[in-house]
Amino acid sequence: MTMTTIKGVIFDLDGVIVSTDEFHYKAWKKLADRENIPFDKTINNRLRGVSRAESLEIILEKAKKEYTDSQKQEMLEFKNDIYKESLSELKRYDILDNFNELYEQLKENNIKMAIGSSSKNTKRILKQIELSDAFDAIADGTDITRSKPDPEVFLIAAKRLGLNPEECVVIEDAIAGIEAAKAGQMTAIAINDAKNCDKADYRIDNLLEIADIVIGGYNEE
Ligand code: B16
Ligand code: MG
Repeated sequence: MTMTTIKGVIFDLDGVIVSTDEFHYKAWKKLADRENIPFDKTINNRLRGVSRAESLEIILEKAKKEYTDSQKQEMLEFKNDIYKESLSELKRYDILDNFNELYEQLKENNIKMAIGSSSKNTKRILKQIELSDAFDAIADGTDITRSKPDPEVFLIAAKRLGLNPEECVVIEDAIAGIEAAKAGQMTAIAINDAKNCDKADYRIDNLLEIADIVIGGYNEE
């Protein structure tokens, strides 16, 4: 039995700190309806943590025709324009329940904090919710070549925190995100849809539970 000291928390963004996952769903739904492609919340769950381009490929699995690269490009822009429009409505009070309290508790205990998001809109979102300067490091869709379940985004976040992966926990709402955290040798905490992933080390319903896991320390087999 070894004791692991956690020194950093890496937060996924969409679906963990803010419900932009709903905006993604609505924007993809508009595109799918325009193209007469079946799309529902079950398919949407497969898009969590996955890059924009890979998300489109998943949606097109149900399409009845082939699309050219330039048509796909147009679809990506169509979706992102709708998504960005909804982001302009985001406000500080859209931060999800208990994040602010958790943030204060982690700060008081000198736990470093980072964002590890696949989104290329990360900085825009953080600005809207007034958290641009809140994190010690940010790694996002503009930094990576491989999207979750590849650990790249979390490894970059850990490096920018100056920590080893083993010293970090990741909090994720995406199955792909939990797989990425484990592939990167980190502790993985699952919330919402990610609780369905059998690789998660912890499953929580409330963000404040992260404080117990991290500050209390924990034993690992
Ligand atoms: P964008 P996360 C991910 O963010 C979303 O979960 C995923 O649905 C989205 O396709 C991806 O970001 C890319 O987002 O189109 O804004 O670049 O969950 O990793 O914070
Ligand atoms: Mg997410």
